[in-house]
Amino acid sequence: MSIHAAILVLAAIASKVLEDTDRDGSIDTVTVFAEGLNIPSGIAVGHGGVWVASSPDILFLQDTDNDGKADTREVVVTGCGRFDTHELPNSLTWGPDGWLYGLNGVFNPSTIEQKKKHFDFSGAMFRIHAKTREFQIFCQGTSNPWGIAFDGEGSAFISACVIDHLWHLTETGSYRRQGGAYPPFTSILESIVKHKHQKSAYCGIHYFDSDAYPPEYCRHLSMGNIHGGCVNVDTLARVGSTYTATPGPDFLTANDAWFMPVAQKTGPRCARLVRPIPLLSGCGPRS
Ligand SMILES: [Ca+2]
Ligand SMILES: [Ca+2]
Repeated sequence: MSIHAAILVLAAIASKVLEDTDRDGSIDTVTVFAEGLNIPSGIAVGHGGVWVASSPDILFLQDTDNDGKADTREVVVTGCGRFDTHELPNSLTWGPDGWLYGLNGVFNPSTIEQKKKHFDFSGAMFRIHAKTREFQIFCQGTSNPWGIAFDGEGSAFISACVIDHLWHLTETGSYRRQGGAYPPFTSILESIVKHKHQKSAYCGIHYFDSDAYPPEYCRHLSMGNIHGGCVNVDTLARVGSTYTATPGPDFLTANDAWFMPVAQKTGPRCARLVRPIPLLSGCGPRS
């Protein structure tokens, strides 16, 4: 089984492979790829294995005997915080430069030691080089960011909660924070929106540039609105070296308060995949 031909999902303590072996469009096989994880909160496939955020670790798992189950487990970096379970390291996403990017929330302080370098951070975008394993802080700030999308120009966008929901992040930037201290001598960078959608908790962002959908659905950013039960849409426009974004019609709205979209991907045949899950923690509909 090739993990590239299946869908990897994260459950509470495990990562699972969902397969459509007879290609009828429905999942018919579920294999537990790895167990014993700690609230796995990010996942990416690449370089012959699966990268998983399982705080305090970022792991690299491989299935060397092709039985569909991981049999090697490397701790790539360790020291990610476990103070706030809904601000854990998340959204592992490959960047256009080949680095693996991820996010961490402002109320989840982390300390990583690597190659005689010391990283103390909370709200931040970090990245890891897939071959050298080098860890870097790409930029800092925002709130509880979940979801990274790169547009056709390679610019990075993230969705965040409570404060403004959409941010264009650049290397070394220091962005407005929901909480916590700024580095000294910092010029604070702001979000790229002046509007809000319904409610304030966002999770998962996607830049869909396929022509499989009509033009009005393409080359926009769509964000899961987990309290609004919908997927919001914003449209980008260039402003100098950054962007501004304006709201568009929602991509979808559910009739169930437990519909909480946390991740979006472009799937086979350019289908848009939206993963809703019921959240029972601080971001659930009863919070
Ligand atoms: Ca099937
Ligand atoms: Ca195996």
